[in-house]
Amino acid sequence: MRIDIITVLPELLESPFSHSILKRAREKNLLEIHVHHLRQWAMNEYGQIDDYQYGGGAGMVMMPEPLAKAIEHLSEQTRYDEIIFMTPDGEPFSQKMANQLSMKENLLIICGHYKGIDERIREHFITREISIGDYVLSGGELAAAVVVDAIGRLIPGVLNNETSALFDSFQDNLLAPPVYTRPAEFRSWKVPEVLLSGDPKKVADWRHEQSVLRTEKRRPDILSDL
Ligand code: 6GU
Repeated sequence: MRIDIITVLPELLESPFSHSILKRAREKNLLEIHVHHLRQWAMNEYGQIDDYQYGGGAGMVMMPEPLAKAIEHLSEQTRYDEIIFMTPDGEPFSQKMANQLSMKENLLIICGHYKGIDERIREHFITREISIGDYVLSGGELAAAVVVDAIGRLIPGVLNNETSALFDSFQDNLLAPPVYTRPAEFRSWKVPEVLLSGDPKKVADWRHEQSVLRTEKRRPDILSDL
């Protein structure tokens, strides 16, 4: 998969993809990430990319021309399956959406700043708008990092048996069960007996039961009729 990201703060997007699973995915060439500075397509020598909003009001709006030029320039080199705008009024991001997007070949992600981007860009270029939750971030970069991380680890071949996504929380509308490691007793707190039993069927049943209990208690809203 190839992901291009357009931003005015490329520094914010360096570290998140350079560690752990995403780092490995890039090294294995399963994931290619290219971050582009919107200033390359600025209006003038001052690097202008935003302006006051029509109708008045506080906050600058990202101008249509730099964004249109950036999107058109990148689209000449890559045929994007989706052109995504990160925005708090977008569709709520979910594991289901991450699963869907992980099967695409090429994604272009636009990070907004200030008061947002000129509506005409949203109307004429953007194919999908995503929010990562009901709160407002200063810009789309951290949200884009969240989305790329969630998608990247689902690309076939990125996770191995050990890190498999099959048992992740939300993957089957259930939260993940509790996990334990050595020692079997720590400060007199014991690991549940069943996990030491060596009986895979019993362990699997216990984990499923714990998942259901945990979901009922913490997130009854996601509990499906599995
Ligand atoms: Cl995608 N962008 C911004 N700026 N704030 C957000 C968000 C996105 N998702 C939740 N809050």
